[in-house]
Amino acid sequence: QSKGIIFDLDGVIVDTAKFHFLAWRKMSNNLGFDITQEQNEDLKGVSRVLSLQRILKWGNKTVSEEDFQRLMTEKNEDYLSQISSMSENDLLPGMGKILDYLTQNNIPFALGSASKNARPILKSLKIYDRFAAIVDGNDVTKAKPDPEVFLIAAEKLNMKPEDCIVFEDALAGIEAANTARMISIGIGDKNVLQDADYNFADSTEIEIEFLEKLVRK
Ligand code: B16
Ligand code: MG
Repeated sequence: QSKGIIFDLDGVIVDTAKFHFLAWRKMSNNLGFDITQEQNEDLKGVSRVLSLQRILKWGNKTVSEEDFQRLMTEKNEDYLSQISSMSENDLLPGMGKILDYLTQNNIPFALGSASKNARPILKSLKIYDRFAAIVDGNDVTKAKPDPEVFLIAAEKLNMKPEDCIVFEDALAGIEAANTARMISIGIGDKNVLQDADYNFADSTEIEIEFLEKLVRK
């Protein structure tokens, strides 16, 4: 018997976080203001709608509902064109090894992502079929830091929340995992992700021995 793993997508499995930032930044510049890397930390793991609301607030802009929808569509088209050439080579360093270990040892894993683009991205990375469950932005009503996305993933894995281990690169995601009473692993800046149970700068730092111990029930 093993525990189950839930992976965030953007910033954990694949480095799409930088493309989200570039697309939002371009949109902001078109509206006459700029956003910083630091502000971008508050967009990670956050849904598309909530991200745009935050950005407009930072830029002191109010837009009509129609323009709001148009800005979201344009940002997404821009983002999709940037990631269109993605392939299995774009798995973040260290991830391939971790996924291989889990697959070979029949340790179930799920996706718990805020992104509505998650399924096509997993398909272009050629890892879609290896997930026991996929929960993404199309399946939830409440965005991280609400634990909904991870709780649904646990249910689909047939695991109790406390038997789930969450890999996250966003503060909102670590908070969601902690609220769900799951084990949280922060991938990225330790100062940002200080509430995680374990911290790694990137996934190459995660030893298989560490995972072996952690997944054991
Ligand atoms: P989309 P994750 C999140 O994915 C991203 O971190 C966040 O920056 C993005 O706004 C959100 O997905 C929505 O993505 O526009 O593709 O629906 O990190 O939870 O996998
Ligand atoms: Mg993320």
